[in-house]
Amino acid sequence: MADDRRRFLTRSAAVAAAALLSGCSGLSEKKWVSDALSEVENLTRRAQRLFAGRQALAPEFTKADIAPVFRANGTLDPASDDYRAHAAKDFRDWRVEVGGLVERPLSLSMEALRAMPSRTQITRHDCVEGWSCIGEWKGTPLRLVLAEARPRNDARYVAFFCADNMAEEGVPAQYYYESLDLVEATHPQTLLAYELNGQALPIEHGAPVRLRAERQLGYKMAKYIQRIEIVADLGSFGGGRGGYWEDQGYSWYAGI
Ligand SMILES: Nc1nc2c(c(=O)[nH]1)N[C@H]1C(S)=C(S)[C@@H](COP(=O)(O)O)O[C@H]1N2
Ligand SMILES: [Mo]
Repeated sequence: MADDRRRFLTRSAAVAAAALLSGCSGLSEKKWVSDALSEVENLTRRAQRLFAGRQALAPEFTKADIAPVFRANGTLDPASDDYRAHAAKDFRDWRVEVGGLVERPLSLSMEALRAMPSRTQITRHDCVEGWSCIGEWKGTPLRLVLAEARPRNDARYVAFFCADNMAEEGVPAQYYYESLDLVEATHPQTLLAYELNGQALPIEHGAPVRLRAERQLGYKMAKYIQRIEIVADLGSFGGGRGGYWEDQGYSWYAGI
């Protein structure tokens, strides 16, 4: 590796950190910037897996630590007629489709999700915009859903497709989406969460069901999940970088 390139990579760790703090807006238009960032990203991922262990738990807190008001961010109320109609019926007919590289595709009602074993955890949410909030989440461990769907041998990632359109009016719809690798997806604290602080998940926090991946930054935690797809690579859907914000230049691996 050329010297200036190495220097750039050292510096780009700081650039990446600064960019991450600057909030949910575009960060790298230039290909060489995102290539360098993804080298840093790979180092971060390897370092975290090495030191933290693949199944290490994110810290959990006590009821006394719960924030009086959990801040909401990004989409707060999806505007589509379809979502509105589901909300009007308290999401009784909402379904989470699970498909892609699985032996057994699923179509899960909220009732079915709630009937599965659940996990409750009090964790801290860290948004790249520079705020954190502690809240209590209850939901179905994603690995139980995956176990029912039986991923095939070529499965590598789990992608989450959401009900909120991020595009301005008059341009083609661009729905929020995210993805995790199988290590993160099968982590014991990775949940399809349907409750926050003992209440049904409010609309602003992703009703009726959203992802919690407690070792990752906030933007990974897709709200308003309608479809889960098991895939072999990230290039074949959305903008090709594995997530809505990743397509704008954020790092795909958002470990904290
Ligand atoms: N579908 C969807 N999921 C989303 C977002 C969004 O805009 N749409 N924003 C992300 C970001 S940047 C953060 S910090 C968290 C915010 O979750 P909260 O509103 O429950 O605090 O949701 C993430 N998941
Ligand atoms: Mo965020």
